[in-house]
Amino acid sequence: MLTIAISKGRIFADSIPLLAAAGIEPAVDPDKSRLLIIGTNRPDVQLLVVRATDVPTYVEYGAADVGSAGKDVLLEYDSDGLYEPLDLNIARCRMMTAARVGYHPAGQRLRVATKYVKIAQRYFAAQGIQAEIIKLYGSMELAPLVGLADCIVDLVDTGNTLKANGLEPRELIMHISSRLIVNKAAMKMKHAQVTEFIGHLSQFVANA
Ligand code: PRT
Ligand code: MG
Repeated sequence: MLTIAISKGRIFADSIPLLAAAGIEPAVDPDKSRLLIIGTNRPDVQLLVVRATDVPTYVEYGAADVGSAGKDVLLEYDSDGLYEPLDLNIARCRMMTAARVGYHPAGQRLRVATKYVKIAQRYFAAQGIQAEIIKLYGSMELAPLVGLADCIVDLVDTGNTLKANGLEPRELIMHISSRLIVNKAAMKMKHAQVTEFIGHLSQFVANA
């Protein structure tokens, strides 16, 4: 059995053509179902529906053999207990700083609100900027509006969310896309099945 960990929403939507390229069709759409273990057209392949931030955990501990996770999630998870053999080039966006339109902080120490604490810490340290990172779990856009932070670090796709909240993108920290991750033991124990799966995906990504 090959077990694939995947999150609902944008990653799943973008993964359907990739799975199809590997001959895999999920039995149900997880966005329309409450099932957490989803069978496929192939008796030897199943999907686990997990939170995006939990995908690396399921794969590292071997509850799933492979998975698809955003580079943002992988950088925050920050473990060398996983293989990351392929950039799937899906769910693309940019990790950016953003602030209130026209706002320029006056203080010595920048206050930064974010869900991406490690990415933010590394970025500001590399820039030689003293930053106090304030961890939030969501709705980061609110923080600069109510004086909790000078700026935020968040994912930006269209920029509509920032704009709707009177914020503007500032610095690009990095481009983000989803990566295929593989459990280290599965790479050995299920070598044929895993390499065949990676092969189909690589071919699809190369031709996309
Ligand atoms: O939603 P849940 O709390 O379960 O988990 P999650 O938010 O981690 O999952 P999900 O499905 O929302 O995101 C999964 C992955 O998609 C992320 O880890 C990213 O790698 C990738 N991705 C791609 C994005 C975006 N684009 C994106 N635009 N993740 C989030 N956003 C959010 C962003 O945080 C901001 O709130 O969309 C908003 C900005 O979008 P625009 O278009 O208004 O700029
Ligand atoms: Mg979300």
